[in-house]
Amino acid sequence: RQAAFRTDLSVLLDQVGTGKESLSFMKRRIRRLAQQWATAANRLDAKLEQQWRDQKKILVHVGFLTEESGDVFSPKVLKGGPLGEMVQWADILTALHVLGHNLKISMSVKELQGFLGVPPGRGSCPLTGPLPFDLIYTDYHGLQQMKQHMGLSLKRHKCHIRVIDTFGTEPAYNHEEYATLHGYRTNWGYWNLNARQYMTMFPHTPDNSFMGFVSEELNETEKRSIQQNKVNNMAVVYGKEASMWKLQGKESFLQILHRYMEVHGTVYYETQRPPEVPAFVKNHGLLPQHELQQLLRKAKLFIGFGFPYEGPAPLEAIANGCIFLQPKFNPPHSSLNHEFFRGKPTSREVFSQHPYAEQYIGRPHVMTVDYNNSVEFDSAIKEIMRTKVEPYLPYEYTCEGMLERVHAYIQHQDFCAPEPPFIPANLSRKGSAGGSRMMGPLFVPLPNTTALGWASNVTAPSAWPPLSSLRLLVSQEGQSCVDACQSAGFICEPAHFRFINNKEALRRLDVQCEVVDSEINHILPAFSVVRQECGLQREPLLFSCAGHSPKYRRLCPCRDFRHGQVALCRDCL
Ligand code: U2F
Repeated sequence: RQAAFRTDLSVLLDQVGTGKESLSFMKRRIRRLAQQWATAANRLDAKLEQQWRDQKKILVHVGFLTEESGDVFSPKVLKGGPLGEMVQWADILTALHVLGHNLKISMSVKELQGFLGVPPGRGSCPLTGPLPFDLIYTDYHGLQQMKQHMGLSLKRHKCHIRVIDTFGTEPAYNHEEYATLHGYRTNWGYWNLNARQYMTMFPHTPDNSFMGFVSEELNETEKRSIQQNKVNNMAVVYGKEASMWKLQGKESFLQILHRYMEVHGTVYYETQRPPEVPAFVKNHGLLPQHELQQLLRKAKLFIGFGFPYEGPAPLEAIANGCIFLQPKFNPPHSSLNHEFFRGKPTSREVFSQHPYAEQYIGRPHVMTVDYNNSVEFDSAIKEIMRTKVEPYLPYEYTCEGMLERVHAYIQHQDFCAPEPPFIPANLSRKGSAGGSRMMGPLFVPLPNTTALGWASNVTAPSAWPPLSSLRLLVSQEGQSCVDACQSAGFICEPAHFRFINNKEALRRLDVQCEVVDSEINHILPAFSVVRQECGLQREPLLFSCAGHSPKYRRLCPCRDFRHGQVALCRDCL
């Protein structure tokens, strides 16, 4: 069946259920953004020009909100606890509903069992028939619950699962045996999924899919009125829980800030001002989302003190015309050195409180400075007070952008179909090997790297992203493909690894190989210049954009991307 866009959200609101603060928060959000979603649906509908969209049967099982997982989030909704996840789930549900899919929502193990048709209790293989869904969106808690209740049948059906995973999971942590043998031990990994089945809150790592969420959008009139009513010396501090205010040395930044600006906070409190919040701060208490937006419309500066990491609030602030000021982390924070990231299945290094804001938005909307340097901090504040900025929201965080992306994933990502073997078209043709001579029309000259448009010589009609988006290049020693592709203006595309994991690619790049081995290691395909050793990947689950190793240069499958929609290549829609 063809899916039809929906603009009425009442059915969805009924499905979400009642009885918990988390659900009320999500429903308030869905209602508040309803008009925005409807407009976006109409726009995307027009843009897709009658393109056929399959209506999918989708189950959304929100594991972290189930009683069975302990649900520590719901009781904290009104007390300054994390809301980012609730924001994202509300938006995922809305996007799936608006796209017109056949949606079931489960927030308890009992509902899960009911929808899946598995008998109550735990069994080794309780689901004998086909899975009654095309897709299941869940999280790590939900995955665990599905394992307990579906037993071995989970294995058969796991290609249908998508795991909403805020900070992401790198391939080395996902592969059970490899992680166990090579020290990538965590509380979460080991599921042996295709890494693109993990969907993140920001485009943290291209190994995973970027799901995202949305932020409030403004029309031109609202933008103008915001700019007219900005209070140049008004700052709002990022941090709704008192503990976020007692990070080291912060008092002194606040003092400096207070010299120039009126400082506002939205810190949760019960009866008295929390001792961590200095007396000169005008604390509004935790605000409902729409009231926070109003406050951000007036403020000039939204300032972070290092925690929370990578949440939605800075995007909302920038969308409401604030400048976001945040600390640089040197050394970077990661699961190797910071408590918050410890045990998370990634070794990604976080160079500032909000790397997305720094890398994808940047100046003038975002300033990332060294907070230990009070001169730098001081001059940043002065610059902010002088600078005029317009409200800004990257397309990928608008409702249309999210709908477009989720639509593309649903229609094109298929982890169930066996990957057809890939044969470079002219592999066997005489005289086809030989470096630059073979570079086709899509050759992209890049400084310090070798690049090659591959697409003219190979065929893989069903590949998504399409092969036309592939750019092959070689990383520096010690550099990951994430960085190599990025420094050339592209993005690493793990789906393309299978096209470049072959001798032909090495030959075309003129790589000198004494030996070509095929091994199980997440930095492969790669080669050592000194030893003239080349390695190809034997385990497709370990294709990793993130991997790097000091003595190895990697073969990197990069691709182009749409401006403001990094998840999609130019020809991806
Ligand atoms: C992130 O979680 P947080 O909930 O701490 O993220 P924030 O950026 O603070 O904001 C989440 C939402 O809270 C709302 C605001 C944001 O949409 O509009 N809000 C509000 O309603 N009232 C207020 O007074 C202040 C904010 C991240 F999302 C999680 O994944 C992480 O676990 C967490 C820790 O890093 O950070």
